[in-house]
Amino acid sequence: MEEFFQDAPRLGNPYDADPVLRQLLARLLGDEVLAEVEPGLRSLGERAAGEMLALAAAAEAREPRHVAYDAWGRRVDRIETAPAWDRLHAIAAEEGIVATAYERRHGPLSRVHQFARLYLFHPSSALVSCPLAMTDGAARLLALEGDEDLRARVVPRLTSRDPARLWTSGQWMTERAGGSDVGRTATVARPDGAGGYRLSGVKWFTSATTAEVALTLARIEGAPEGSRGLSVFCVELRDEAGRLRGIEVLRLKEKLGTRALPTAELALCDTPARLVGAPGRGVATIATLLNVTRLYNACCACGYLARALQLARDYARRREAFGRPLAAHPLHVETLAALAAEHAGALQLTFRAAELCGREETGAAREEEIALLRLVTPLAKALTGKQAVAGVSEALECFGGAGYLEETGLPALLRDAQVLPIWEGTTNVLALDLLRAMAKGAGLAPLVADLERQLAAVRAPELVETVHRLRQSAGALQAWFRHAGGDGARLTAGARAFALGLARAYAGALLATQADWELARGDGAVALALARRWAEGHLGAAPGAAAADPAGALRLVFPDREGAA
Ligand code: MFK
Repeated sequence: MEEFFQDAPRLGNPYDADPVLRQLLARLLGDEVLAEVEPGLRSLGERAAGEMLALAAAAEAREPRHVAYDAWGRRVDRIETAPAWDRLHAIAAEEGIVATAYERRHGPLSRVHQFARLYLFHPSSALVSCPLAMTDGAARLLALEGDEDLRARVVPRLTSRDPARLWTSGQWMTERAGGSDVGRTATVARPDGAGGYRLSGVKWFTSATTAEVALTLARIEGAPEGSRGLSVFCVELRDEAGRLRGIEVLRLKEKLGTRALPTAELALCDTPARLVGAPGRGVATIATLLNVTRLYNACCACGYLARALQLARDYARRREAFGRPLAAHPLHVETLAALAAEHAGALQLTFRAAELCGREETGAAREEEIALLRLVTPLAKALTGKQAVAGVSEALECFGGAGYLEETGLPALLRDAQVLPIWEGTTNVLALDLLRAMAKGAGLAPLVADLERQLAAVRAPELVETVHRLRQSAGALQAWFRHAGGDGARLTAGARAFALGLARAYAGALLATQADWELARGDGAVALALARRWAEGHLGAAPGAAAADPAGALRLVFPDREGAA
C-alpha cells in the first residue's frame, strides 16, 4: 500500500481569499475609493502570505534577549530582538500601517482603509502590531494634548512611513498593584525644577520595550490617592548615545504567547518625563490612547479569525477522511460555516467602530456618533477578544492532531490570540466600562437608536425574519437593563452577558445592513446566509436569573464559604 503523507495547508493572498472583507469595504468606502486602495491591499496581502510569514516565523524562533551588562560589567540593559522582528517593523513603516490614518488621504474613511491594512498585516506580523497600536494611540493623544514640541517633533515620527525615521511608543500603565485597578499606580513624579518631571517606580508589564517613547501614568508628589491623583507623562527612553535614561530593565517576561514581542518589567529611577494633559486627569487623558489600542485589539482579533478560517478552509479541501475531502462532510462544513459567521460578525462590528473613529477624529461625526463610538469601542474589544480565542481553538481542532503540533505553526496562533481578551482591559473591565460610559452619557440610547435605524432601513423581504429576531434580542437586553438598572449588584453581575449580548445584537444589525446592501446590488447570497445564521444562532441571551443572585453565585464558587469576602 502506498504510504500516505498529508499536505500542509497553504496560505494564499489573504485579501483575495476574503470576499467578506472586500464586500464590506465596497459598502463602507464606495467603489471608487476601493478601486483606488485595492492594489495596495492586494500587494500587502501578497507580502503577508509570503515575505512576512517567513519573517514572523524567524522572529518567533529567536525570542528577544535581555543583556543586562556588557562584557566589562557596565549596566547596559540592551534588549536584543531578532533581525526578522526589526525587518517587520520596517515593513510596517513602508506599508503605512499607522501612517495611513494620519495622512487622511480619504478623509474620515482613512481609518477604515487603515484597519483593512492592519487586518491583513497583523496575523503575519509576529505582534509588531502591538507596538503599532500603542504608537497610533500615542500619536493621537500627543496630537491632541501634547505640548508644541511633542506635537512638532514626536508625532511626525510616530506616523512616519520611513523605516529610518519611524519611532514606536510604549504604553506603561500596569504596575504590581494592578493591571485593571490603575488607581493604585505607585509611580511618583517629582518636578525637576526646569518644567519637567522625574519618575520613580516600577512598571510591571511594558510591551515592546524597544520603543523610543512611552506614555505612562504617575502621581505627582502630593497628589491625592486613587485614579484622580494620576497624570500622564511622556518618556523619551534613550539619550543621543542610545543609552536608557534612568530606566533599568529588571527582566523580560516569559509568556504563554506573543513571544517575539519583548515585554519587560522596568524600574524607573529618576526618569526624565514631560507632563501631557492636565495634572490629575491621567486616566481620562490616557483613555484617548486606550480607545485606539482597544480598536487595534479588535482588528487584530478579526485578523486571527480570518487567518484561522483561511487555513481551515484550505485544509478542508486537501484533507481526505472516510473516503472524501473534509469539505464534503456536512458536519465539518457546518463547523466552518459557524466560524465564518463569527468572523463576519466580528468584522462588521470592528469596522463600524473604525468608521466612527475616522469620523470623530476628522470632525465629521455628529454628537450621537461620538456617543455611539464610546459604547461600541468596549463592545468590539470585548466580543472580538473572546471570539478570537474560541474561533482559533475551533480552527485548530479542524486540523486534528496537526493543530496541536508546534511545527505546523498553528498552536502559536492560539497562544497569541489568548492575549487579546486580557490586555487593554479584560472582558469584565470592558463590560463595566460600558456601564460607566452609559451612566456618564445618554445610557443605551445612542446604540439602540443606531441599531434601530439600521434595522428600519433594511428593505429585502428575505431579511424580515432576521430583522425580527434582532429586534427581539435587543429588546430583551434593554428590558433586562431597565429591570436591573436600580440594583447595582445585579447590574454588575450581569454586565458581561449584557455587554456581549449587546455586541452580538449590534453586529447582527450590521450584518443585516450588509446583506441588504449586497442584495440590492444583485448578489447577496453569502451576506444573506451570514446575517440569517447570525440571527438564528449567534445572538446572546439577556443575563439570566442566576446573575440576579450574587449570594447564590458566591456559594457556588466557594462552597466551603472560606473564600467569601
Ligand atoms: C494587537 C493589539 C495591540 C494591543 C496593544 C496592547 C499593548 C499594551 C499593553 C497594556 O498596556 S495593557 C494595559 C491596559 N490597561 C487597561 O486597559 C486598564 C484597564 N482598566 C480600565 O480600563 C479601568 O476601567 C480604568 C483604569 C479606566 C478605571 O479607572 P477609574 O479611575 O476607576 O476610571 P473612571 O473613574 O471610570 O474614569 C476616570 C475618567 O476617565 C472619567 O472621566 P471624568 O473624570 O471626566 O468623569 C471617565 O469617563 C474617563 N474614562 C475612563 N475610561 C475611558 C474614559 N473616557 C473615555 N474612554 C474610556 N475608555
